[in-house]
Amino acid sequence: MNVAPLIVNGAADISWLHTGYFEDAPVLADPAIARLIALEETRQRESVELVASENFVSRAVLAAQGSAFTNKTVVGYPGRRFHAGAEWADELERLAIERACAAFSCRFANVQPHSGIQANLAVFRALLSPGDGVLSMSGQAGGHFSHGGGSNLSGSMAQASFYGVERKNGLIDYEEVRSLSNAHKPKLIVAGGAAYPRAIDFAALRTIADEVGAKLLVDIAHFAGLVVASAHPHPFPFADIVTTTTYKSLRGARGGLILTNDEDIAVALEKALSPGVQGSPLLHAIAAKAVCLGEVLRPEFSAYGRAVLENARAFAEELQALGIPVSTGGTDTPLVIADLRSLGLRGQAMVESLDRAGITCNRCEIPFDETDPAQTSGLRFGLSACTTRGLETEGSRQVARWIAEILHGHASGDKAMATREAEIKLRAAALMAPLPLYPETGGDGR
Ligand code: DSN
Repeated sequence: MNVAPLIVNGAADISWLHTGYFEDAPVLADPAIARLIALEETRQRESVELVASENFVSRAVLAAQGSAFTNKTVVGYPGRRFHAGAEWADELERLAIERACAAFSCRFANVQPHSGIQANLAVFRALLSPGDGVLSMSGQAGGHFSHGGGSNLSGSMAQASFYGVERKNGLIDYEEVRSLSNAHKPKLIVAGGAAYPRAIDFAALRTIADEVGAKLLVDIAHFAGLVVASAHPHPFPFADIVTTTTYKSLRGARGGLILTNDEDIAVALEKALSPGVQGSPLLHAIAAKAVCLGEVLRPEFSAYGRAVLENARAFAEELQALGIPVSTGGTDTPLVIADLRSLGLRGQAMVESLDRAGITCNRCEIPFDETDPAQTSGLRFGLSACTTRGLETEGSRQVARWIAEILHGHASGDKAMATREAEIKLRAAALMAPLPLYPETGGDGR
């Protein structure tokens, strides 16, 4: 049947929209923001990016995050939404779930967490009642504050106790974990964190958890990419639940994932996350997570994961050869934790100096650190981002040499540090300049 178009309006009255509302990119629409985007693009291009929780996403991930899914609101899960018009959102989220399950070889994935913290809060809410015990790695040993830390909501959702590492080697003290577990009978044991650079003995923690009937959560945020690339031990089948962020070594959108093989836990997690700790999922972020998860299933990603590990190990080895101790003496992850105590330096001051030298990282506490946590005696480096741009082991060693030069300069009271920082900044920019990155947009953001 042919239906003639129904003409009600003449030219649409869109006087409530400013000119260019549907057409203009920020460079035309908002020059103040376009300027900041352009400056940030240049900063990223020229600096040696060693912040462990960063990476460079693909153009496809960027585009998915800026897509029309930004406009769509849904609440609930595919096929069970509160708002209509969700058919493509449903297909998108199902595809993201399918790819997450394939990437991590598990049965259930929740792709809605806005962040790693939301993912962890959902696990706490699903598994714990007020007064239940949780046993996690202490922040000073490298754990994360969303594992029951007092500064985070998770700290008021359970009675937390914390295990640490051995003084002699910086490795998790599994005997301490067992003895704390026997003493406190936690409902949940948490492994993983933000600054522990070594492979965790998941099997040992599974045994300890079973001895007291606890569930085991492994937060793989910092080494998820290496797990997918088979460059790091897999937390399944030992973990009951795995959480991760998607923007570090996984090289994707900002956000989180929750993974499990247990159907009852998967069902409990759905409600615990939404409406428990968040509402409408960020569909544009889920679109970008789906793109990222498609990328990690490509064969190239395994080579990337192995290269991250090789670079991190070369970087750690070079720092140590130049008299900068690293926590645990090396790494099995993208992370390298420098211990500045023997140099008498503070982490925060060195972060600022390295930033002036074009090398970005962050301070971190190290085990048995007695320094003010706002200063710390540690620096945390991650090799995931530089590796994405093609930095190789010799480049990683070169960056370690510049860092050692800066640190020794401060330790020896060199009065010409400003000159050294400026020289290294030029050399760092020259190292990074030939390495690929998407074209600068000059603030268009596209
Ligand atoms: N958890 C923070 C970090 O490790 O840097 C942010 O992802």
